[in-house]
Amino acid sequence: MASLKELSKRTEGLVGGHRACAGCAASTAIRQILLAAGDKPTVTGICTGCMEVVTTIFPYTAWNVNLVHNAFENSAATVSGMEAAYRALKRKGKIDAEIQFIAFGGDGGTYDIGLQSLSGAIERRHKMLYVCYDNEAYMNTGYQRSSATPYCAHTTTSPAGTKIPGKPQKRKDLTEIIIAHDPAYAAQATPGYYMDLIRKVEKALAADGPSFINVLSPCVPGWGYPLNQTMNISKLAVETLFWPIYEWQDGKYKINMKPREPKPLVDFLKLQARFRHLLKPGNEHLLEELQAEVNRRWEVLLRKEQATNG
Ligand SMILES: Cc1ncc(C[n+]2csc(CCOP(=O)(O)OP(=O)(O)O)c2C)c(N)n1
Repeated sequence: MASLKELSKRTEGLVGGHRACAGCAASTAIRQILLAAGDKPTVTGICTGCMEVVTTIFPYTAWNVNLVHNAFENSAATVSGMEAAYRALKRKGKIDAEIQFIAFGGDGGTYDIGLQSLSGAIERRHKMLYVCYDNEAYMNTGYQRSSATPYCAHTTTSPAGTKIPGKPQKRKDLTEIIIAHDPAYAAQATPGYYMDLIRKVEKALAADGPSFINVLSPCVPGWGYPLNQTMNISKLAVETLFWPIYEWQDGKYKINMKPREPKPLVDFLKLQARFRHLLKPGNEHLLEELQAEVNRRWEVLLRKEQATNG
């Protein structure tokens, strides 16, 4: 695995001058991911979403690697098509470079509208990495809820008030949906644990087939926290068991960080305006429900790890 020193000497794949918000975790994650990809030729695609909008304002680009802009729904389809064309050219002897392929999408473009193209790309077994930067809502269009938005989060289309306590439904577990496709590699990560993310990207790109990394990416305006808290919140998501970082390969689960004493979920929630209503008197039962759900999912994950490594 590349050391920090080695990484610092590599050519940046995402450079300065883009217009992401101060404190944006997704732009940090993409930068880390492209550094991890190394200096091998890399072809990327990204669907409509914050990261595409802020990095490719015509006539500029912040991408130092080849990038195709896709519609909202087809990052996986486009990049898998390029990978197929590359394999054909290689077979015909017209190209001999070793090229790696990475598709990016936000949670709206991945959990929701691009799910079919991602599912198809994995089923066809293209050798490509798909990264979902999951900021848990449709952020660039005005903070609307997505199927990645957690239960009780306030968004502009699930406003917390007297009618609903924020989003009334639970979050979709996309990582497990992808694992059910039997990919070559799948993982959850967050830029707060950056060396873990880097190691996962290296593993995913080395895997012989489709790979997937779901990266929790805190969003300053959408989640409503002070912009110097991004990495702290990324870590708290893991330390409170809200976002376990784990990986899956060859049928085996591995949890990469098991807090000895998990912090209470409220430590993660209380820093964010989207959960502020949960701290008001009368909403204790919602906090309990959220904590119980996090505990339940953690127990299931622990059992999966035990069952597949026994
Ligand atoms: C088929 C289609 N529907 C809706 C839109 C409008 N649209 C563009 S980006 C976006 C939300 C993207 O959300 P997400 O993928 O979560 O990325 P984020 O903005 O949070 O980075 C929407 C609704 C579109 N471009 N195409």
